[in-house]
Amino acid sequence: MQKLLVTGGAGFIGSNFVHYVLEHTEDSVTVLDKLTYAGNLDSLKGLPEERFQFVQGDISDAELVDRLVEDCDVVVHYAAESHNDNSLHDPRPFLDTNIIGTYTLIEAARKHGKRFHHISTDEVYGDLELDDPERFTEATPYNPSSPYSSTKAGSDLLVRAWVRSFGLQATISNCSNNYGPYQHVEKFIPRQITNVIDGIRPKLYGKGENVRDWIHANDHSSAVLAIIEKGRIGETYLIGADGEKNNKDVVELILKHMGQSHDAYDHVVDRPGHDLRYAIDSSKLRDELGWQPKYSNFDAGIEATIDWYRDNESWWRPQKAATEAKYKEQGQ
Ligand code: NAD
Ligand code: TDX
Repeated sequence: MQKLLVTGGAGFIGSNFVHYVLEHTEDSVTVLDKLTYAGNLDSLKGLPEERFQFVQGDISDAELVDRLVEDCDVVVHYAAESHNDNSLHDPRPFLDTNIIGTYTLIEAARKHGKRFHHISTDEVYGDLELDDPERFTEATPYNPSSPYSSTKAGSDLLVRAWVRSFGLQATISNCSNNYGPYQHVEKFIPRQITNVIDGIRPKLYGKGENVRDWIHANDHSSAVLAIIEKGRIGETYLIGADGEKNNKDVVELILKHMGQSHDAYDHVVDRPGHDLRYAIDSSKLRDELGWQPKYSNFDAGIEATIDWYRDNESWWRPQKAATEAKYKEQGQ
């Protein structure tokens, strides 16, 4: 039984992790979340009160962070500014949260000698050609493209330096694109599902040939738990479920499951610097820690996700109009 401090636990992947931990372990959880536009307390409804508490605050608030880190056994750090498109229009919050916020947390974990797990992304490795037979491994050199991915890369390097210079008891994981419930409607899959619900045609950036390596958020959670329990200190583990799909195929799948014609979507202006392809080789995680993904049927996973957005309109509706208005300004 451990006390976990989960930063960013009111966001998409953090909230899925909190539900997963409280369901599958005896651990207790404190969430520290600033509740930015991306945080939603409704994602944390119905959790057992005796094992869960919520603290609203900023991971860059050194005094608050010091107190909360002292009081836990393990810090699991999800909090971030996470959306590439936002980072292209206003990079500053990405530096504040992803760099300074991570720095604040690792300083507290170092001071109190606490176990730290840093959540990161495959985007730190840049992108691959469509026909490249290689996939990302833990040895791939860092080559981030966007303000978002460069600040995530910077945060990874801070954690690595704190391990080497100060003996921080940390592990890092870099995961591919997640899908599932509680994902903000600014992101690709929920945006298109909720567009179709609203009678708006899905929007594909550029030609739609860009490839993402999709994993269900619950598989990400089980991998993070395995790393916290069995991972070697100082190591990085790549998390992926062999889910490569191009964006056009994903939109067509959503349209099929929602009873629309396969070509009922629009091409819109491409994202500047748009990474072409991500692909993860997760052999190290599988071989060393015995982890396996459970949600490997993407078709069924998308169907369940569509059902979730249909059944939980009150969760996403308040964000929808403002999100689409912002995209419209950008021609997307
Ligand atoms: P999200 O944007 O849905 O959630 C981020 C959460 O962090 C929100 O609840 C927000 O309120 C909180 N937050 C932001 N700034 C904060 C601050 N300064 N202090 C405290 N809380 C703050 O993001 P997500 O998609 O759930 O991503 C979570 C983590 O996983 C990020 O670190 C991201 O880089 C990483 N990741 C995401 C994906 C993906 O597909 N979404 C893939 C790999 C890795
Ligand atoms: O309307 C859209 N149309 C479209 O074609 C949107 C919102 C996106 N796209 C494309 C861009 C990407 O190729 O879909 C793909 C996925 O886009 P996003 O959901 O914005 O994700 P991505 O940029 O790939 O980054 C995500 O995965 C890695 C997360 O947002 C990051 O936090 C994570 O690190």
